[in-house]
Amino acid sequence: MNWTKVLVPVLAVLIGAGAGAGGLALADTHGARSSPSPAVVPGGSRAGSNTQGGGSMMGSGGGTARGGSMMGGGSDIAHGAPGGLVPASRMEALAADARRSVDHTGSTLVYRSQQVALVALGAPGSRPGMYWQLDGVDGPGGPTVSVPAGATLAVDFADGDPGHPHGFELTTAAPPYGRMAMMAGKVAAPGAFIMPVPAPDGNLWYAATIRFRAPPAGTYYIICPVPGHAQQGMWAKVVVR
Ligand SMILES: [Cu+2]
Repeated sequence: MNWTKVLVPVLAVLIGAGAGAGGLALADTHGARSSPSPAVVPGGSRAGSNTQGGGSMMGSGGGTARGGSMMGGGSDIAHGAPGGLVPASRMEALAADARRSVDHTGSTLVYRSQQVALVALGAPGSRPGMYWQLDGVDGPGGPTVSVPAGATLAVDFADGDPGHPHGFELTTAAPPYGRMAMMAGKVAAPGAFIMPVPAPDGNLWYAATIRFRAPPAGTYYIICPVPGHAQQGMWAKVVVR
């Protein structure tokens, strides 16, 4: 996948749309937007590369039929919510459930099931800076996630960071990252990408769910594809074992 051919035009469209609607700004500005305009959300799909039916489950009408076992019946992230706005409390509850369910020692999250259900929150809460909170756990550079080869990953993502857009990518590129970390490697698995979503609208967070098959055994990284964010620490290691 050639980022320069795919991402740049997509970003250009989004930036243009954001300027027009006043709702989405990919630049890392500090909450300069006036009124929220939740209509402009790319839906987690990445043009030309997503073979998983659009990546996001937003607007699917049927809720998120996640394959994970930890929620006991599936979550309803983004169910019926245009633009995928979900109450912050809902996402925080999902993260808390995930933290209780996953085997984590220190800041390593170990999945043994072939059905991996990961809750990935972009810089939520009071801790300053750019970071990932995965399954309710955050650590330096984000926690490490260990999954078995062949697993299917369902990622419930939301941006919990006031004033900052965030997205999700599983990349082949290792840190340290430059400003354009998303250009440094390739998306590690088809569908393992969520286009940046706007910063929270008060207590409503933009959310998306994606599912993808784990790439071959090896080491990968979750990053935020917004320029500068991975560089500032918004990355986490993923080991496929
Ligand atoms: Cu980000």
